[in-house]
Amino acid sequence: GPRPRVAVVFGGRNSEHAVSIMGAGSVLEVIDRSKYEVVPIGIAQDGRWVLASGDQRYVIEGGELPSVEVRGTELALPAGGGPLVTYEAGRVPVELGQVDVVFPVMHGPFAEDGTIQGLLEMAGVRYVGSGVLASAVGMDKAYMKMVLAASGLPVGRHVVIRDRDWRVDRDRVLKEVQELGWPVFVKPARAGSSQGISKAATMEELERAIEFAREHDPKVLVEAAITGREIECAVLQSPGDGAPRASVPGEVLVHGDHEFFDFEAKYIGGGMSLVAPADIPEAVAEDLRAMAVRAFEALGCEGLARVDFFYTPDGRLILNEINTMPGFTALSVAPQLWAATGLPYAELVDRLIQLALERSPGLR
Ligand code: G1L
Repeated sequence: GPRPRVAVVFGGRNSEHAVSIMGAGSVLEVIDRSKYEVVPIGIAQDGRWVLASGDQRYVIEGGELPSVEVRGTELALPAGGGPLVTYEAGRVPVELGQVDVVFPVMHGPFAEDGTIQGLLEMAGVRYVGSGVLASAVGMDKAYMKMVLAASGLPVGRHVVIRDRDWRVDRDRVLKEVQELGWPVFVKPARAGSSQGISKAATMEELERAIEFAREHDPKVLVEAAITGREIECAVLQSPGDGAPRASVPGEVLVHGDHEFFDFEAKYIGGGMSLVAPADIPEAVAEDLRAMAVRAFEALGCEGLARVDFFYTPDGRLILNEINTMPGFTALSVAPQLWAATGLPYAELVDRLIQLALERSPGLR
């Protein structure tokens, strides 16, 4: 029969455009084109949807379609070569109805927060990865921790500061934070990728850190510092019954003077390395894998998620966060963890597409 048509949608209206384009490039490189017909679609930073394949069949009518410079197109898309065709900002891409499945490879607001998933639900189009609710909960660190804690998973002590709390109840908020002890980590509740994060060891630093985080999000999370090794695990649904399975855990080692796992350490080469499997006791690894699967199920994740832990010197595991759209180049943590578990990157990509094709649209 005909090959299922897979639209890889990348980019997006946010600061991490380039990260998404790297991920999309990796996915486009390994998708089996004898098995799938691939349609790369970029979302430009001004919100325009851009057909990157140059194949005009998937473009809806729209009169004069201006070509546009898309930042980041220096990355050679394997299927590229044709002219870029664009839509006006805000136009819903109706031709998505002609694809069998969408593989979203996007960061931040409008992307991993459930927005694109909602658009695809409304269009009745299948897509790879988590749905609206899991994506939205996973994007918001306050709700994420609430859901994980309610499922009995060990999350670190933290304080949520909403916009109004900060504007009208600042003294109470600061007092509450003080009870966490020092230092604390201050984060925007909903920003992607470590942006707006800083550490505070005094009251003055705390106020500054909160103002800094608020530049990214009016909702801020303050976490008690946790001393421990950073161990991560990737959870993937099985083919067939869809049961989530955990990869081997891996340890993230941050090099140099990166004080914590910041944006640079994550994305600028050489900042980190991964030891997989992690050198931890077998019983701890088993506990961690079981917790990772429970976290995946607590949010109702689908496809793939990465679950990050701290392993403390006194032997406790603390669940730091779950990421429904983790870094996804071949060299990113989640793909590396599955490679170490016996599933190479190309097979991981294929598995995710198969899972999306198998699942029914709408309520599941
Ligand atoms: F396969 C999933 F689960 F759908 C999926 C989709 C996208 C996993 C990870 C990502 N990652 C991203 O989109 C990225 C923005 C982090 C780029 Cl690599």
